[in-house]
Amino acid sequence: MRALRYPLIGTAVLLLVAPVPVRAGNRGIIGGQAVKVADVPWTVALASRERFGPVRSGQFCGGALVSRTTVVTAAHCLSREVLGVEMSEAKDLRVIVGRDDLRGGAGKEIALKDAWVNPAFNPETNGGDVAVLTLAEPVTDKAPIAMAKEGDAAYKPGTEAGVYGWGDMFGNGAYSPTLRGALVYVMEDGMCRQAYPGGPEGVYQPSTMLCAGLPRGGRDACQGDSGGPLVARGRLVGLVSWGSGCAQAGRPGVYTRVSAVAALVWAHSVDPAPGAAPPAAPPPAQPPVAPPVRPPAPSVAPSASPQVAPPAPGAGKRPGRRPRWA
Ligand code: 4AZ
Repeated sequence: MRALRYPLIGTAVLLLVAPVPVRAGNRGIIGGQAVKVADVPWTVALASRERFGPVRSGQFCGGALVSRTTVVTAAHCLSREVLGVEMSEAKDLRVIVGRDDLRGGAGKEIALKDAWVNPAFNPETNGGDVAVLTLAEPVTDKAPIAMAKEGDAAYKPGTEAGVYGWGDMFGNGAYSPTLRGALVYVMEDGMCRQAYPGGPEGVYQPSTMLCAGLPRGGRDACQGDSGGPLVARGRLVGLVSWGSGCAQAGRPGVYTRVSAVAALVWAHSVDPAPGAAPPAAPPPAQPPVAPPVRPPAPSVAPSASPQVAPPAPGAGKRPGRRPRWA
């Protein structure tokens, strides 16, 4: 994307500079420590060996599993600028689940059945940076992560959040072969606006973005982490989207605000949103027709036909699900 000035490959997330006050016991993650994918199983890699080569499994972005068959990522990950070709020409796009080390073959590589890139994504402002990938087969052995909703306390400034990916570790193109994570803090919109009032990198829009980092910098996502998860209070609050460089003081990472796009995500997912009305039950199979056993003719005609089956519970009460790509 025009606004992103670094080649997109690799991983991110590391604290480079001064140690900031950290909670004892958290050091395993803070500052870009290795993270086990088993501990953050909804963290996935987007990969194309054809586009990015076989090293590191062809990883070029991150994503988050939000249901058995639905992955959310950044729209810009699927742009011509990143892929080098139109998405439709990138035939071997895969989602990799359960693989810590991209040099190995652990976990699973899953092909895509569908991909929806937000048509409202604006590469000038970076607004609307979200895409929905539908997996060709469901992930049954990894728990998806819940998307934060509007008003979620996890968006409160100062909230601790973890960001995960295989991107650039130092802002110099050194992409990590193994999954890493850093602890950052949700920042106040005022600070984010001040950092990005409108420039070549993008424009901070609080309704659809959030920013996170440390005031003095040192921990952040970077190239190659795009689309990956920012998680607070156990919920997916953001998707790595953009920023000015990586981990610089006064230049926090900017994330797609998940609560603002969750409805859009579910509208383009084959799985229902948790808590949504289940799809209407199919009509009950007709019972085999048995030869009628004629009761003795009543002396008075019954008032209603006993042959009419009761409606299935809930039938006719709920509208059907929207077609996926409507
Ligand atoms: C990128 O180019 C990118 N420091 C991702 C995250 C950030 C900057 C750039 C935030 O994918």
